[in-house]
Amino acid sequence: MNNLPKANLPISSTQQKSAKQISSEPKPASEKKIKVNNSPIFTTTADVKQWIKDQAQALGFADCGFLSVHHPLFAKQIVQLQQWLEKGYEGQLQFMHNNHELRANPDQLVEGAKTIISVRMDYLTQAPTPRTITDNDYPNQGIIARYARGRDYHKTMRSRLKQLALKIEAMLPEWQHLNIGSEQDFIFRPFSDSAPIFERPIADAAGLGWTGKHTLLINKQAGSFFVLGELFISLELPDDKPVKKHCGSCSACIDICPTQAIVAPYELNASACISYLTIEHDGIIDIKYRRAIGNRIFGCDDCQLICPWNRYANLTPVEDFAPRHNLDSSSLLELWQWQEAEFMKKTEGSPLRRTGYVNFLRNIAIGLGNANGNEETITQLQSKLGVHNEMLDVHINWAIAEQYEKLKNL
Ligand code: B12
Ligand code: SF4
Ligand code: SF4
Repeated sequence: MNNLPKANLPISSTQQKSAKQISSEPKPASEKKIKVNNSPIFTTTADVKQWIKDQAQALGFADCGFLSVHHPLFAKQIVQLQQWLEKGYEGQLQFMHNNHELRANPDQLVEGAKTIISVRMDYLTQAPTPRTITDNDYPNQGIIARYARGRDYHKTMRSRLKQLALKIEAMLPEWQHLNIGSEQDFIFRPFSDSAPIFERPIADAAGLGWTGKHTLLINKQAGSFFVLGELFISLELPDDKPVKKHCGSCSACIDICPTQAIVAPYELNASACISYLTIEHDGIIDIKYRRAIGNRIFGCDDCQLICPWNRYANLTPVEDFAPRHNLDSSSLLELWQWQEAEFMKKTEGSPLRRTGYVNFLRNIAIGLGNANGNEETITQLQSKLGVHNEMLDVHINWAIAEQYEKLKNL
């Protein structure tokens, strides 16, 4: 919880009164937007929300929406989460079992918070070919999910959300006539994938898009290649409305998923998802998934790449997402040769750190097993046999066997 000193002095009660009087006088629409001393007039809470939205966009967020911390969706989501856990879809994601009380009551997460500002940030740095998965055309290349090729988005999101909070705080004296709690101490806290929060359902309810059958949020004007974050604030602002769903009869994401992880519309078996297997899962990856994983060595974008709405996906204005160390075009063999020190250096401040060096090698070994048959690949795979641990050796031996099989059939 943050409780920073106010940037501006609070206005006096007489000033508040006159502000209230001004705001209650009906104005012609043309007059409403006139700026006095470069400061916009705030007649309604809608003006405040629009101002916050403009600031969010200036900070690189594509959009934002507003939702009460007491919204009924939280209780409903807890029930769905429990049903999901009962089916064992979480694999090793132990954190999904924890803090259900906080998930159900986000007001307890940040004491004094009244409203959640849900934000989304686009992350594509290159437009993918619509409705096609070209990643498969380069079997010797290591495919890293598009969100993970640059700086870790968690850091970018949280630091920009904090900047947004400070901008809001500086405006509080201008909003005291609106009765939204701006005369009290301002409390805020930024999050992005960093706490037990239903981020996607919040963004859905706050109108940032609809939940697609692949379980990700999609926006009609911007597709789904964006990450989400939240700014909890103590101001009381009215909820935004959800938008209509537009999946219709499409099932392209379900049909394309290499591991059939989308078991039904809106239902993901995380433990079968390549994103889970290559990022979150520690240890041996079940042999039944290895061929399907192909050359995806960190995360997976297939269900998004095939989605027709991503023809409207926007490129990011945020430089942090620019690929580092050629992570958008490196061959599997190049990455296989990274030593641990190089991995640690090159993944500083990057999401790739999460998987750890040996699991990263495990993923590349699977990729090499799926790459084109090549003697050099076998030699390179053999060079790491017996070097790290038995778990890695299992995948190296599998990859070597796959390579021999391909060479035999050449
Ligand atoms: C755990 C997690 C994962 C897991 C599980 C994903 C999942 N869908 O549950 C794994 C590791 C597999 C994963 C993968 C990815 N993730 Co992830 N992940 C999360 C995390 C931390 C929690 C999600 C969660 O609560 N899952 C639990 C289940 C129960 O929730 P659920 O998906 O909402 O599913 C229920 C609802 O869809 C509900 N439902 C809703 N509507 C309807 C309608 C009907 C009719 C029905 C029946 C049900 C239903 O029913 C489902 C089952 O109960 C969030 C961050 C956060 N704190 O929220 C990021 C998050 C969801 N992930 C994100 C991203 C970007 C990804 C990847 C694209 C990364 C990548 N490229 O590899 C993939 C995409 C895989 C996919 N198809 O979802 C983004 C999504 C952004 C977006 N546009 O929506 C988030 C929000 C992180 C962020 N801050 O931006 N992720
Ligand atoms: S991210 Fe990949 S493996 Fe996971 S559901 Fe989407 S297509 Fe399937
Ligand atoms: S591919 Fe089709 S079904 Fe899947 S999320 Fe996109 S529109 Fe919805």
